Amino acid sequence: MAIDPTSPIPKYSQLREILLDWIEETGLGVDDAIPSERELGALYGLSRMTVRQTIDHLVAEGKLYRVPGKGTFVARPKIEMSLALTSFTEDMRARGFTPDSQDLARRIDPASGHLARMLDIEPGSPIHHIERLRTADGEPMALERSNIPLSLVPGLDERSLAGRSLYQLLEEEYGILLDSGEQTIEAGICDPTDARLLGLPPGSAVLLMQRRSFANGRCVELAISTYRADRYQLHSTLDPRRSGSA
Ligand code: 16G
Repeated sequence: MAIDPTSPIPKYSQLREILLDWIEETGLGVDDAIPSERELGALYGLSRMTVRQTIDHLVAEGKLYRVPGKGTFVARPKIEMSLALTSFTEDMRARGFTPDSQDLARRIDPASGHLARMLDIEPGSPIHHIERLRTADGEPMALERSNIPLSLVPGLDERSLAGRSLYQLLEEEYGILLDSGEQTIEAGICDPTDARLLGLPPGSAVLLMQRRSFANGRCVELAISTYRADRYQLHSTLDPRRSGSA
């Protein structure tokens, strides 16, 4: 494919499509190098600036990555997160990664008005607050901050979560099987502390998730999580359109 100078589509966007097709068609794999900016410019008759613009976009999208002094390479595909009530451990294992977590904080706090409303408990009631850095094959993936009413899981603070699934612990030790949930997801920018923990440059894009999980209609967990936007994308199937709904 060549760049069409008469097209209303900007040249850097045309080059983006060409490069993505080319990566797919030549079967370039993760960590394989793509031609240099100079080579691409010569090949497609484009200025170095236009080529750089395309590469910058593909790097920001997480499709390519640069290594200073070495070149530009094909990035790993993002993890497709489905909207289901799975635990981090189950999800990572199903994808062939080894999940783990690092405790950042464990404490019992009185519920603020907001948390109490979200968890459907009285303000001031004690809640377990659990902050964990979640890793897959040793790589930081997400920060998860869980809030769970103490009355539902007394003694949870004395149980180690190192290398252990919270959902599994709830089920095995408290007989709590989460059976429904709701989740909101929004785009965000990582603050400097979270960026350091996730190994990201400050100001990186993240996915902010708030999940309420229920068992028998009772809210068990309010989790506020920060997922790396360079490693995750959301995937959801769509309900069929009902005829006449327009
Ligand atoms: C998921 C949940 C999180 C829950 C965790 C339990 C989201 C956004 N969050 O990551 O709320 O605490 O699973 O994982 O999906 P675990 O059972 O592996 O500890």
